[in-house]
Amino acid sequence: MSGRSVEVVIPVLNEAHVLERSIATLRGYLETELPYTWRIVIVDNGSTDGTAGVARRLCERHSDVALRTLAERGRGRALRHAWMESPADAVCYMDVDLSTELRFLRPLLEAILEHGYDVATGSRLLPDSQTQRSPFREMLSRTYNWLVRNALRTHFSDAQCGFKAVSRTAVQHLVPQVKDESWFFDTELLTLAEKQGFRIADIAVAWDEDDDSRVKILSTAWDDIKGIWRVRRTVQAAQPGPALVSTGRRT
Ligand SMILES: Nc1nc2c(ncn2[C@@H]2O[C@H](COP(=O)(O)OP(=O)(O)O)[C@@H](O)[C@H]2O)c(=O)[nH]1
Ligand SMILES: [Mg+2]
Repeated sequence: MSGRSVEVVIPVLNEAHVLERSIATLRGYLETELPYTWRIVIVDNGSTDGTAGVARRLCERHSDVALRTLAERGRGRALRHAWMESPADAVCYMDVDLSTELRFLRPLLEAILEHGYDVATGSRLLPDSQTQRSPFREMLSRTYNWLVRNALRTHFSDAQCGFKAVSRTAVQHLVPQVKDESWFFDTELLTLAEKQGFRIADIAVAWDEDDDSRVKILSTAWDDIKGIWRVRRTVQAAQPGPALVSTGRRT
């Protein structure tokens, strides 16, 4: 053990059917592969399918699993609360469906804890990424990220991958500035990080999409567009200061 600590946040909305299996898989990985002290925090806000009950049982069984519940929905809100409250040196999150292969978690965290990055973000859109998903979601993702790059003049390749890590210092500085409480949270965080000169590691991952989705595509796309214009206005005066390292060339 290196003495450094990590908090792995799992945001969940109506995930009673996969939570136990995913936490078992994740704990297995963390126990064998991670040279840091770790804790899992499940954040539930708004589930109506018994997710909190499953999470409570997991907490009783494992002292390294905790549950945080919030009244209002929103994945951004879940991450904001868990990350801001965390005393760990690095925080991260991943989707409960484990769409990103877990072997990428160690490099994600090493980017922060060993290599001096402030933010590390999984990418499904780099040449080395191995991405399995429907042609429709692939098209939406490419269009969205093209729009983000052009409207916000940013350099990270994939804003929305549910696999990110952030240093505690960067969390304390950036998260209070992020206004979105839902899906746009990630894009806003990365954009503010890049514009304020934080170092972002853009890491190619293997992603195998799970079709079971909480995303309402039309309303989310509209929220994203509104979010881009809002953030564009707030960063327009900011100096560009990208310090981005990719594991490959952007497509
Ligand atoms: N805490 C919390 N988690 C959420 C909320 N909405 C979605 N999630 C979680 O966010 C993760 C990604 O959701 P998912 O539906 O798989 O998104 P997709 O892979 O982009 O289709 C999953 O772990 C969801 O349970 C929410 O309102 N609150
Ligand atoms: Mg998913």
